[in-house]
Amino acid sequence: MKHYEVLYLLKENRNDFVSGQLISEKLGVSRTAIWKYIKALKEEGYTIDSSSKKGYKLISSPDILTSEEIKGYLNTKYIGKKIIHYESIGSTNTTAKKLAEQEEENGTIIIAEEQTAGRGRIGRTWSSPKYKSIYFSIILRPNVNPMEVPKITQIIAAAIIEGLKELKIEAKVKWPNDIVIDGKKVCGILTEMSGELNKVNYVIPGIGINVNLNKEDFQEDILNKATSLKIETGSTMDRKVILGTILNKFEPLYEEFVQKGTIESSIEVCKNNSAAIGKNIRIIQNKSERQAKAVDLAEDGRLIVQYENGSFEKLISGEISIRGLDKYI
Ligand code: BTX
Repeated sequence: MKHYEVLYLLKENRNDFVSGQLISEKLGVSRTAIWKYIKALKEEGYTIDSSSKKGYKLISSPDILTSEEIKGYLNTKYIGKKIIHYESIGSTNTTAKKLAEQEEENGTIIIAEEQTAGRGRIGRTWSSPKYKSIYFSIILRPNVNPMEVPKITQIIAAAIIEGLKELKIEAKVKWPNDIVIDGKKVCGILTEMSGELNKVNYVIPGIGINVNLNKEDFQEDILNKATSLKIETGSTMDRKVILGTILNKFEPLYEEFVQKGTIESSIEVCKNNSAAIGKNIRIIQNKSERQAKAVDLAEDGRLIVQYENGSFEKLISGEISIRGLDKYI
């Protein structure tokens, strides 16, 4: 992809013109080829000033989540070192699984501007309109027992909370897999895996974050329980910054898990920013519903609840959902 090499040169010299001669020397390509690469970049949405005397200058980049655009915001070792970007896709999790089956490496990210069949848990759907939000999946290959995999959802949740905090946004974890602001869902996490009895082949956490959606962008049926960062903060946000910040937070938390076998730091974040702990909740599993009080988060990420008769239970995330007594949470 030679046109991206031209792009890097222009980005390195953001405020200046880069002469055709310099590009030609550095990349070993002809002037005509450069012209073609510039044209290709313009077609992708880059605004580039060109002058026959001075050369080329990058004026602005499009709001897209390609590797070329995100790289500058990442300081990770392996998470997001490779980013596979799609304009439109069914579900990033489904594609990530296919690629993981084909040996795609640990840390690779699959990202899409739009999902036509975005998935939630237990056969539910995830509304994924184009360019408004962030939809991505991470291919992970942890050397752990499959029983440990639900912990990864808590690590992702902690990374999102910490990332948003860095951007001055206060959010909470609605156990096990939602991030909420003011009781409304701003982000969902869907963690899937492939493995054998005691071996994990790969884990795919998929994350959908509602970023620049306005109220009218939500379908009627989720309007009362969904929100976006734009609705909550009142301003349009840069998706690249959000994604980069979250991935930078994720890697060390995930490393703690794979290196030391604990998720201590993630649990602390999830506990301190829990939307459920201390509340009376409804526990929904299949068609049955029970009431309890959420009292704590165990060190393995299970939610500890207390029933009216005084007994305690540690909930396993699997197929369970929780709700507040009279509203979403
Ligand atoms: P969930 O099953 O907890 O939530 C799904 C439910 O949330 C839906 O039934 C609907 O009521 C509501 N909902 C649907 N879309 C939205 C939305 N955009 N904002 C707020 N609420 C919504 C949560 O599942 C896990 C979602 C993961 C989505 C990511 S996106 C990238 C990756 N690829 C993929 O197909 N899924 C994941």
